[in-house]
Amino acid sequence: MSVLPTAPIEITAFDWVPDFARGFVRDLRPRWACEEAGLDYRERLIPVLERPGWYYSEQPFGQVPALKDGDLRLFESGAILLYLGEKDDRLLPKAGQTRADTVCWLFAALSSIEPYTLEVLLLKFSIEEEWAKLRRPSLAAFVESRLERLADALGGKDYLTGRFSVADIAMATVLREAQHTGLLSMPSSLCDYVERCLARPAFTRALAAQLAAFGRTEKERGKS
Ligand SMILES: N[C@@H](CCC(=O)N[C@@H](CS)C(=O)NCC(=O)O)C(=O)O
Repeated sequence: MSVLPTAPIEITAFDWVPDFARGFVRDLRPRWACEEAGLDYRERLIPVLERPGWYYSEQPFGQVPALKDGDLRLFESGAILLYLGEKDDRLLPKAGQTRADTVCWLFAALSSIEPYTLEVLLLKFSIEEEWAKLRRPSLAAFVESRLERLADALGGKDYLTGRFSVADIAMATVLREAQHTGLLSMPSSLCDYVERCLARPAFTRALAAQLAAFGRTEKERGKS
């Protein structure tokens, strides 16, 4: 499992992002899933500042990631994680309650947690503005109570369904970004959970691949 120009799976990512976003761009999710499943993938890097017009027919919002596998095209990291999970039942069991739990937790990460942690992140960019100062306490209280519920649901389990899955890729990347804002307090069991997920060698490889792509772009720009 590595970045291989001839691999059938193609992940679209940005060729450059500002320093604060490096290592956090959402193509990390499919990269991580591929690494866990032992799937090679190739990269297609597009410019973040001048996104090509044709890209909007593949990703209506011009965002990354998008994925191609042969003739099949997908966008939205959640849909992509489901698709990649189907290729390896270690990431998404074929049937039964654990599969149902995995799908539920994948959606929970992206629709019950991420929209709110993303709002915290966006607020951080405007933290000195009056509206942000007014919004921060109630938003932080809301998100922190949701994180408490999440910690209760995780209980003593290592992973959301008891075994590692695509749901953990989604949830750990969401929580990692939330931690990175420095504006939230997170239950220690969730911090341990994020640490456990990020300690997986597949995550390390996925992160290194994303950072390496930015490094290559900078090198090429330095030459031109
Ligand atoms: N819901 C989308 C969100 C994707 C997303 O926010 N991607 C960011 C990079 S992490 C992006 O492309 N930002 C540029 C933009 O929104 O124009 C997904 O999960 O795939």
